[in-house]
Amino acid sequence: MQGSVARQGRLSPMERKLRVAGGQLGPIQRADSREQVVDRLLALLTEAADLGCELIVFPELALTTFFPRWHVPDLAEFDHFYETEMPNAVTQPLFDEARRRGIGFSLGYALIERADDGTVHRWNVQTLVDTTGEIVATFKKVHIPGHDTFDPERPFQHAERYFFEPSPDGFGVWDAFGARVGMMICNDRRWPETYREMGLQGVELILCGYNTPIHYVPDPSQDELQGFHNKLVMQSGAYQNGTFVVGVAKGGVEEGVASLCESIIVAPSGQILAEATTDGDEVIWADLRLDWCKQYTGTLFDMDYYRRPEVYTRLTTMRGPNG
Ligand code: ING
Repeated sequence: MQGSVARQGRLSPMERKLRVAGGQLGPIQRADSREQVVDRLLALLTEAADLGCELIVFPELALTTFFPRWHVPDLAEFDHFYETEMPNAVTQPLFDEARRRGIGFSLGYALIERADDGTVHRWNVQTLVDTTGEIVATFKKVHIPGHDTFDPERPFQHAERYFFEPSPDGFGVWDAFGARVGMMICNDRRWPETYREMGLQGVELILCGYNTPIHYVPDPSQDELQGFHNKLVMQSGAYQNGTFVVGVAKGGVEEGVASLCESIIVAPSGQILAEATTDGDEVIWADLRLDWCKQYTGTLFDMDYYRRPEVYTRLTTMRGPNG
């Protein structure tokens, strides 16, 4: 779906502009190889580069099926779903083509780290790569949803708390692509703290990948609201922090589980600049006039002038209403 500049006003030659793409993925089935998936990612990257994009955002866990929909007694049985390093032999072609075409990307995947002392860490991560193919940063998912033990009542599991540790690092913002760029993964997008932590670092563009099953077992009344909630959180997070947000799905029916697509690119005004229209592999894109952010962070949401941290004490001293 074509991006739109009209609502941003005409770009003056002096303004910072960034043409960004979202590389939405349809389902990745358990039998699909990483090589097959990388071929799909390369096709999306090529299409985005041909459109003149400098950056393409790929989804969460973009190299494998969403394996936390199953629970296995021995964690190690699923170690093959994790990458041990990035880049690696399977993903190197993506880094090479990115460098050749001069387009950066962010990629979500599962990462396993074996420390020298024998401890093992399993993270849900997203890596940002610049237009020269160099890694800018790797972000670890902060808010881990779902559950950690097998739940026999569920038609499918959402055992992310079994398979992934929560990040100890929080949210970062990096200078890349001529902008202040931050990252979040899936459930992170539902928590206002996510956006504010980056807003207080001057973020102008937040990159997000997600895998969101339509059916929410704890409250099925939310199923029909998944698309509304997806847009609600990213549009409000963008507006309340004066930042662009790119939210990109891996969706469609994956191993029998229907998952949300509806990837979007959101402006600091909260307006949607581009939106996916399929449940499959699809490139969406938009021209981001980065100084649009200042029209919000320099006025209505001038945080240095209006925020009252001295009375927000509960935000960092309490986990929930029960302390
Ligand atoms: N997935 C979900 C998300 O936050 C979820 C968790 C599933 C929430 C279904 C609501 C409904 O979008 C991930 N991977 O965080």
